[in-house]
Amino acid sequence: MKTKTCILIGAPVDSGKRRPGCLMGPDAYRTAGLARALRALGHRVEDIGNLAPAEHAPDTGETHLFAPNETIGWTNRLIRVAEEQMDRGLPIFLGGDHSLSLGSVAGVANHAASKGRPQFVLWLDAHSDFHTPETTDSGNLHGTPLGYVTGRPGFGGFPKVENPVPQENICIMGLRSVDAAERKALEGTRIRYHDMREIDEQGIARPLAAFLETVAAAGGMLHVSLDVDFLDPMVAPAVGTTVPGGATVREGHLVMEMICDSGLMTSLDLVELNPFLDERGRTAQLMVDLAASALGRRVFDRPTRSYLS
Ligand code: 4U7
Ligand code: MN
Ligand code: MN
Ligand code: MN
Repeated sequence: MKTKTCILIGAPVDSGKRRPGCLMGPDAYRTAGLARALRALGHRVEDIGNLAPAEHAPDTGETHLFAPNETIGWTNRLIRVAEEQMDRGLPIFLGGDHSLSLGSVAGVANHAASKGRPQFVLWLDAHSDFHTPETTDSGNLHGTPLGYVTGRPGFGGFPKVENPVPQENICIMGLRSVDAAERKALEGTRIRYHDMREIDEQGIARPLAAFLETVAAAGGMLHVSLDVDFLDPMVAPAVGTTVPGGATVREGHLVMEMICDSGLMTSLDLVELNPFLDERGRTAQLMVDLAASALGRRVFDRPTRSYLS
């Protein structure tokens, strides 16, 4: 694949839910050898270290939301950093919980708009993360990033979403835990979503190929957001929100290899890794291996994808 400048951005966001530990994620990816793996593929890799949230009001705990102000601080910081780093290469946001994607996605969408190109998002997750602060029962904001970046109302206090991602530019894969309020909201949208049943029946390659074709036809930029819980907890135990019945190692790699072949990915989130819950680093290692697949690691140079169309 084309040589890229990969920019590793540590985003130790831990404010998106109650159970702590995702703040250790960026260093776990470093320890598992992410930079080394990408350099071995011929890419330039720059690690800009760990970010901190922008200045924010203290969280006083008087709403149903967990740590909204800290998450607002992170969102402000990440929007700016995403806009800046998109000009320099392919940012890889090392989470941190999924609330970091309020900022990463809003920021890359601003960049795409400044280039006059449409932004697309591939969301690999057991959950739809389509809540708003008004619909979430748990109060955990890591369940809200797709609600935010599509411009749903109810995000008072958060930065205004300058360039909402159009619903039809979003594809969610891996679903097996969708709250009633999310389902109701999702069903009225043009978002593409594929649950595990559909993936079991049809395979994961078909709907992914269809989405990638749409992105290519539109000349779009593609942000990929990989939540650890997309994967089955048997192979990826280091996550607070395990849901059985997830993607296999093989499905994970296939998705990443197809993304690579498409040449479309312009930014990537690796989120929800909680190293405190890991077993001898195996989840961190798997996430690193998946990122490497998305950036060119493969067994043979000739992709076998003719069966798709
Ligand atoms: B993640 C949940 F209730 N929907 O809102 C919620 F099931 O980023 C889970 O995908 C959210 O891990 C999971 O708390 C957020 C719950
Ligand atoms: Mn704080
Ligand atoms: Mn998620
Ligand atoms: Mn999830």
